[in-house]
Amino acid sequence: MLNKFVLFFFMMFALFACSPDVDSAKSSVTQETLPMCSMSGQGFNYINNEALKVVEKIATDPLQKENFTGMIKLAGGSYQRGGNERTPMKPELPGYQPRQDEFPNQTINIKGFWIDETEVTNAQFAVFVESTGYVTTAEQPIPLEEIMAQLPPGTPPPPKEALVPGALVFRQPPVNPAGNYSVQDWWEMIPGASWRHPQGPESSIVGKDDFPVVHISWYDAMAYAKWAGKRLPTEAEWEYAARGGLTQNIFSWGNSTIEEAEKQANFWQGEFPVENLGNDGFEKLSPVKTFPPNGFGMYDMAGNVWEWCSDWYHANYFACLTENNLLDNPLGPEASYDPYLPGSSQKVVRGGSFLCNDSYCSGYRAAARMKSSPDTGLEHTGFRCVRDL
Ligand SMILES: [Ca+2]
Ligand SMILES: [Ca+2]
Repeated sequence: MLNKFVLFFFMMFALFACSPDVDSAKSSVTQETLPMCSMSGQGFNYINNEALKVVEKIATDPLQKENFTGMIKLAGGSYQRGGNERTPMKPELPGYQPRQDEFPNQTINIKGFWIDETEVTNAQFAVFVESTGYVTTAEQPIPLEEIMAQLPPGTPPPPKEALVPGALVFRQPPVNPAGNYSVQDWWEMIPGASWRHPQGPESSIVGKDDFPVVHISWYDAMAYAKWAGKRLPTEAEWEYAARGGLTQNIFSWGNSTIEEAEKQANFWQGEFPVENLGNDGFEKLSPVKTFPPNGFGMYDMAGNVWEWCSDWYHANYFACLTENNLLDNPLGPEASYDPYLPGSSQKVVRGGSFLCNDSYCSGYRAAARMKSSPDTGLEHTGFRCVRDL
């Protein structure tokens, strides 16, 4: 019964593992056909005001606000962000090619800030929930009016069974001889899946205190940040931290072969989505700090879980900044725009996850951009926070 609803949700919410939509080589969308981010209402932003009100009402914890444990202070500076025209190490693999939305490469100036050295863990999130009684998006019934407000007029409403609390869990599909898999083959809406039960009601996070929390919507991440006296990073801050002081390298640790990468980050080895070799030691999540830090001391800036940023996603945002010389501390566009899902409202996620592999998305490249609907919780999506100096 659930499977047919999964497709429905995917059509609405731009769900992805490592999104297939961005293989620009296969697309007829070109830079010229994309609207520029005029910074004035280009695109569409749908925000759940009720969820935002909940965030606003959360009180900042005075002790948390003064707590800098597990944070790293980054001095301000300039860096090169975005894709670079390099010789792909594996030209036969589309996932290694830079993607159109990473261009143009640009010099970004960033003020200094504090940033969590790891993804927010289950233990950290549990303290927040115990302290505030917060209920995550995935633990609540899906409000029909929120769904209908995001769909074209005339779209029939989903059945009630599709609106129960739950989240999208990865499932490895059987091998298909034709090899043509799509998102509904590997994501399943599981009632009862949430941060407490990442694979569904029978699963738990007992013994996984130091694993990254998952099934976190953008609103959930905002709520935690408010309580902790922190905020979500901008996309520009996130990439600055991810690059770890290196310039124009493919990964947060530098440049390397994919075999070397297996020692540096938790991603997917083997043919996605049917063969998970786990050469890096983990088929799913890994505890934070399992892999080496980058040059700034940051962990898992590549892989493990995707991390929410505060910015709306706009495919042409970098071009807009360069054209308008808006390269100091950019905060993101005013409106979301995704040429592959026009009419969607999506926030930026960065860094890739345990589901990214080198042939399919390579979201763990330092320049790779991705996006998701702010009300979506997924088994591979979490976050980390920052704080102003
Ligand atoms: Ca892995
Ligand atoms: Ca990560």
